[in-house]
Amino acid sequence: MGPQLSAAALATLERLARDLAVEAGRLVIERPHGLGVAATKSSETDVVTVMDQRSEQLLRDRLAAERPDDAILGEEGDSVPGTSGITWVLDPIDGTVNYLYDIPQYAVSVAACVGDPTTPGAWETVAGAVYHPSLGELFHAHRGSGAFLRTDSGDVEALSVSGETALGRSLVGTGFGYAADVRRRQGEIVARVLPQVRDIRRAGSAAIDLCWVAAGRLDAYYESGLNPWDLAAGALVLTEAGGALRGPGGEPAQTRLTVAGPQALVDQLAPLVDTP
Ligand code: LIP
Repeated sequence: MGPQLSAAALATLERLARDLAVEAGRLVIERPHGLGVAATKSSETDVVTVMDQRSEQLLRDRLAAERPDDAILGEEGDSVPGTSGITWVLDPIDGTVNYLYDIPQYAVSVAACVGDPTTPGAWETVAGAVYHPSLGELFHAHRGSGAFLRTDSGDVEALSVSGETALGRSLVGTGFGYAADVRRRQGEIVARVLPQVRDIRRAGSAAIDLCWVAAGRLDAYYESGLNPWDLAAGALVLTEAGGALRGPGGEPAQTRLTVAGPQALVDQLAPLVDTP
């Protein structure tokens, strides 16, 4: 799928994703006092703040200067076409509701992808980074490189998903959508999952959840309703850490459903959460 990319080209894309995620992360951590809602999207609770907009503008400006032939798909702005076969998929603040409430659990997610990120199964992330500014943690990978966690103090560790094989002993992350009827259905599913797992964590950012599965801080994760920008970079970090991803009916992970973790847990969790 997409242009032939050498290991050196992939490393260059990853380096840029890392630099951009950290740069935008350092911008948004300076949260303005009295931050409010700048706009709403799919529902009254699906909010945008001015910092989501500023972070995305920074990412777009940098990419226009560094990679003018690449396309851009960002959460807060119009798509930009490209000619290179590379599309940058941007989430300027993943975990916006946490950010609005000053809960330090949000991240900047930057991914370089090939194919069409708006069509399930027709795209692939080749390099990506997720920066958690409050913890100073940068999760990153490129295709074939393995996945890594780099801290602001310069420590670097290779990541691998947990070795847990029993769903009943598993700590599982999940999330809920912005529409009440979607949440009603998600509530029914979580009620079904709860008796079958160790416990559930709802931390509020899919990008961080996927990276925490890659780091073994969660054993598995599932969510329905994610957009490409919520999962693009985290998905690569997870698979490069030895994890598996699955969508509805065994299809690729996508908006309708994303299940992530070691293969053994994905095989047990997917049938529980994959409902029509
Ligand atoms: C968020 C996701 C989270 C989900 C939220 C929301 P946003 O993305 O990361 O997993 O549960 O409903 O979609 O809107 O903060 O970019």
